[in-house]
Amino acid sequence: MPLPTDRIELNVIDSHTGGEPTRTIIGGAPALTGETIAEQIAELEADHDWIRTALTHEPRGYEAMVGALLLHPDNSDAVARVVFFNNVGYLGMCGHGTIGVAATLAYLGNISPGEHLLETIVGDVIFTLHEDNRVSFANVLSYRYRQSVAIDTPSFGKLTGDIAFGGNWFYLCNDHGLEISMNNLEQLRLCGREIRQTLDAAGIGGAEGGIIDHIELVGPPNREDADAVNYVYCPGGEYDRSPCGTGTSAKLACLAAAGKLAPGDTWRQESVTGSLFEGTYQPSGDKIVPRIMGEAFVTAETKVVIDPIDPLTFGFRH
Ligand code: PYC
Repeated sequence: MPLPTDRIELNVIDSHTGGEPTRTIIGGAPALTGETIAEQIAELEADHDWIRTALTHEPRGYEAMVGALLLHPDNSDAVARVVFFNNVGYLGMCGHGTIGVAATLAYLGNISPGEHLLETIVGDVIFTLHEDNRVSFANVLSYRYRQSVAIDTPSFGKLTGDIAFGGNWFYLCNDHGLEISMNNLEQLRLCGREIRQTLDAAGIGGAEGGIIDHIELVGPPNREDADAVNYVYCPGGEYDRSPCGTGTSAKLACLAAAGKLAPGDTWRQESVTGSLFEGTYQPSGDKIVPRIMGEAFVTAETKVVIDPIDPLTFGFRH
């Protein structure tokens, strides 16, 4: 990866959505020559991947950090174009990140309550900033692809789960037998990792070769106002601190396919940290359009200094 030799300063705003961080770059990034968002992501990956590693890896970031690079939109009706990334690469859709970016744009005074359009790699996403600071967005078409897929894991034995798409591919498992709480993170992580490895080893994936890189363990809620609690194991080995926007969409798709939630009814999804998203859906053919609602708060406004004299300036992982 080519690395810059001059000192660079990036202006970033940090936020969290139900505990899950979003670090939004609002200035200082090198200009990209690509026109489409796909070309721009390819360019970031090939020539400027140090932005991702410097912001999400230690010492500035940590394994759960998700970054968002704001770019000029193509469509003049859009408020921004956004590229999401994490500790291991560039993301498709990111629900908590969409809410975090919306809160950041509101903090900057760039948007007021109402509907707004964001350009993303998976298409245009329309979000609503509500008067009470909450943000809702219509996610990409979501669907259950396979039901009750059996696997055999080394430590947790035989498990079953549905495979569903909610902007990322998920394996949703209910029969893991684990308590989903912050007291049980080690077991939850181990279970998530083993399911991921078992699916990969067995060649079990999503439609059209989609890689199932998110594992969602679901259980009875800890909160009285929630319908279920989840632990979402993410591609880089970390867990989502929020209820996961794409994971909640995948859950809605499974509920809809099983006839367990009617269109327009609200599903309250609790995260392992105790935060909450609300989800509803409308059918669209044999798929659904999920609508996810959550809240994000700005935590810092920072100038990130990337100075090549620092041997760890581009970040490190363990
Ligand atoms: O909210 O969709 C989401 C998400 C995916 C990974 C982390 N958060």
